[in-house]
Amino acid sequence: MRRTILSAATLAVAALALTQLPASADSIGVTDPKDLDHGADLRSVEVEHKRGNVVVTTTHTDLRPSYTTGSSGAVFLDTDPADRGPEYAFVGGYFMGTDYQLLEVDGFSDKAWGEPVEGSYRMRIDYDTEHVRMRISREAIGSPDEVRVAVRVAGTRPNGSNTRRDWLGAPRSFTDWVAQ
Ligand SMILES: [Ca+2]
Ligand SMILES: [Ca+2]
Repeated sequence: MRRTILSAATLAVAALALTQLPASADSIGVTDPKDLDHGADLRSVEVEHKRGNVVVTTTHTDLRPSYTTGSSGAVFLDTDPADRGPEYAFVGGYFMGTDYQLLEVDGFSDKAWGEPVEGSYRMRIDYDTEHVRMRISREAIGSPDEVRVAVRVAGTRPNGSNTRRDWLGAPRSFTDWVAQ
């Protein structure tokens, strides 16, 4: 009887240890300081490279439905290490009634934004948890072996007079690669 109890306890400890392991190779989390006073300050980014999808979840401070935030974001996806810079950008508005799109890009310049990608992708905003979750079918972005992201959030006042940007870390810097 006593042995059985010990065995169960050992199992429980083993299960606990498993859940406390650091993030596995197929996901990564990066934090960013509170440094944007207008719009939805970017605070952290999580990239999960799953079997069928790449899921990017950003966490914000002051993520609100009101258009007065003027908040928007762009997640640049680097899927090809041999070609400098990002190959795709997931761009979207972060306030109520805005839309989103996954575009082919060649580098970071807004002028290099190309055609919308045909394929499955979706963005969802949760104002209660201040999360923006982007799910992108791996197939839609060429089924890459690994992916990394650069994230830029912007807040613009309604009259357009003052746009402020908040990058994840240094401007145009990528996270580490995340393998599938
Ligand atoms: Ca920030
Ligand atoms: Ca690239």
